[in-house]
Amino acid sequence: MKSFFASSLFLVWFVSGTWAEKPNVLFIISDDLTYTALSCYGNKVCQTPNIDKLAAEGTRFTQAYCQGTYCGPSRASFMSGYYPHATGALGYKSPRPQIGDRSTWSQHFRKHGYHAARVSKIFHMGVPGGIEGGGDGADDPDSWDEKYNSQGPEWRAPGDGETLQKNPDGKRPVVGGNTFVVVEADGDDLVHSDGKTAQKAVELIGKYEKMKKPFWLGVGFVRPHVPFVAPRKYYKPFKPYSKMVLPEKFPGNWDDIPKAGINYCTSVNMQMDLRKQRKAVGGYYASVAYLDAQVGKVMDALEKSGMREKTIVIFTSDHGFHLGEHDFWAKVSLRDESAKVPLIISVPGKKPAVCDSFVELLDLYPSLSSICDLPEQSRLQGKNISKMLDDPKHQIRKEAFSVAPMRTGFLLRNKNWAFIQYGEKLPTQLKGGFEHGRNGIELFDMKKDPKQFHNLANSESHQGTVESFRKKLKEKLAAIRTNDL
Ligand SMILES: [Ca+2]
Repeated sequence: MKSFFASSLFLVWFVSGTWAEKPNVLFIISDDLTYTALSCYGNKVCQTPNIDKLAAEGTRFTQAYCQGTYCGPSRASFMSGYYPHATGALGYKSPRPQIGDRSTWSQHFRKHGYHAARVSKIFHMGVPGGIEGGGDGADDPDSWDEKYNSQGPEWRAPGDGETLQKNPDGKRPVVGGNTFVVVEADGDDLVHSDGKTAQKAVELIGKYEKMKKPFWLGVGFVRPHVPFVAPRKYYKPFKPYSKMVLPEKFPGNWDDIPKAGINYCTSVNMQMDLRKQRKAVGGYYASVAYLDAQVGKVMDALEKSGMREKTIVIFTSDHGFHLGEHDFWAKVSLRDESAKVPLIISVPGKKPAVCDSFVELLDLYPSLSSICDLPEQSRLQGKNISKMLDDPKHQIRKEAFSVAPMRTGFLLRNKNWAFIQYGEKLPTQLKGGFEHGRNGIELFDMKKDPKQFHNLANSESHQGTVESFRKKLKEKLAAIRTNDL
C-alpha cells in the first residue's frame, strides 16, 4: 500500500500549482537559429517535427527577444541576469568579472539543491574554431557541477563542401571561421558536435534518473551557426537548391536605411549570386533539420526516463539570423529576423498555449527561479513572466529591448512599432570597444509593414512617435546603467 501511494504521488507530480518535489530544468539552446526557419513558427519548407512537438506541449512565445544580437553578449546576458550594457559584457568573454560573487542562472539553482550541468555551448564558444578545438570557450566554471564539450570537425568534415562567401570564381577552397560554407557530410549524426552533444545529454539523463537531487541541465547545440554542416540525408528535402525561394527583393530597398542599418553581411559584400543565396538557405535548413533531430533524441530520452512529468523544458536560441531579407545575411541586425528568438517553455501540468506577450531572454532566470520556488535574486534585470504560463494573455512588458553592441545600435519593439537607433554614446568603460561615429534611426510600423520595408524615421507625420521612442530609449539606458552594478 505504501509503495502504491508513493508511486501515485510520483505520477501526480504537479498538483494545483505546487510541486511535490522540485522539478528538473532542461534548457536546450540552439545557436543562430531564426524563428522563421521553424515549422511551428510557420515555415512551410523546413520541417522541425521534434521542436514542433515540444511547442505543442508547452507555451510558444511569438514575441521573445534576445538582449544582444550575437552569441557572446546574448549568452552572458541571460546567464548572468543583466543587460549587456549593464555589465559591459559586450564581447566574447565570461560575465564573471562584472557580476563578481553574484550567482549566474544555473549557479543559483546549484546553490539551492540542484545539480547543474552543461553539455557544449551555453556561455560563448567560438564556432567553428572553438568546437574544432573542443575547449571550454568563455565558460564560467562556478555555474556547473559537471560540464562536457563536444569536439567536432565542422567545415573539415569529409563530404561535398562549397564556400559560398566571397568566392565569385568558385576557386576558393572550403574554409573555416565565421564563413558561409555548406558541407553535405559523409557519415552519420555522431560525426558532428551536435550528435555528440545529444548523445552526452541522453547519457546524463539516464544517470540522473537515479540521482537524489533535481537537475538543471543545459544542452547547447551549435547548428545552424555557420558552417552549415550536416549528414547528407538532411539535405534531401532542400535539393535541388534552385527550388529554394528567396525573400522578396525590390530595387531601392536600401535607399531609406541608414548606413549603420545595412547589416555587416549582405549579398553584395559576400558576393553571393542567386544560386549561392538559394544554396545558403538550403544549407541553413539542412542544419536546422539536423538540429531538430538531435532535440528529438534528447526529448525521447527524457520521456523514456519517466522524468518528463517532473521536468520543465525550455527551447530557444541565442539570437536570430537573416536568410536574405533585404539582402541581409547572418546576425547582428536589429530587425525581427535577427533580434527575435524562438522560445518554448513546457511546464508539466500547464495547458499548451501560444503567447503573444513581449518577453526577453533575460526573463528566463527570474521566471524559472519563481516556478521552481527558489529564493528571489535581488537586482536581476529580467522580469518574472511565469504567470504567462497560466494565462497567455498576461502581459508584463510593454516592449522588448535588444542591443547590437558591435554597431552601438538599440531596439525598442512593441506591438505597433520597431524603433532602432544607432550611435548612442557608449558608457566610458567601454571606450576602445566597438564605438564608432555612425548613427541613424529606423522606425517601422509593424502592423502595416511587418517585413520592415519602409523606414518612417524621416516621415514628418511620425516625428512625434520618433521623439517619444528617443525619450524612452534614453530612460531605458539610464535605468539599466544605474542599476548599482
Ligand atoms: Ca549565436
